Amino acid sequence: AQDNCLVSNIKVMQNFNRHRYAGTWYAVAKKDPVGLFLLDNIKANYVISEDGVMTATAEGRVIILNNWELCAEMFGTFEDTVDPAKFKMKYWGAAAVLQQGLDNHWVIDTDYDNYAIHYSCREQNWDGTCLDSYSFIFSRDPNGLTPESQRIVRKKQDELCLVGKYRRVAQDGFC
Ligand code: ODT
Repeated sequence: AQDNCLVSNIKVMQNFNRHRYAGTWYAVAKKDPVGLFLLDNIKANYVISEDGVMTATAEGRVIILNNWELCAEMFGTFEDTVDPAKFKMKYWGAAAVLQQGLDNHWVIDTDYDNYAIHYSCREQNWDGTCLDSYSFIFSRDPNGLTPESQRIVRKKQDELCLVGKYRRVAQDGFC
């Protein structure tokens, strides 16, 4: 793992190109935050407007109000920061009962054509490590990642100090 797991030491994608990142990504694995929301059948679609502004929609199975299962339709707008791979994501749901908030949205690594690793720390500990994070492993192919992509992902999960914290995300057509 990375020496000290400080959020400030986390390396993100160099020279991130949002135009190449645009389009549909399927979640194949996820590290859940406190207050888990999206369960499975999660996909995200990023759109870059003519003036370069990034927005996204996401869909996934959720359970709300204890036992009401549905496919959440979510919307997000992204605010740029000094680092091209680090964004602030404002998000909300098509229905008021869904989650909303403002999260960090970091692209840790991607080859644009096969895999992407997303990371968000919501709250840090006093020592600068992350108290509450979530992370998506995305694939262009809903059926999963190639062995080569899996190797890269595994290495990056180690750098994020999140090895063993991910679960598989099903893509079985529920949403
Ligand atoms: O599922 C959880 O437990 C936490 C995640 C909640 C945020 C979902 C909001 C998505 C808003 C639309 C944006 C799409 C981009 C998605 C990329 C990664 C997931 C945040």
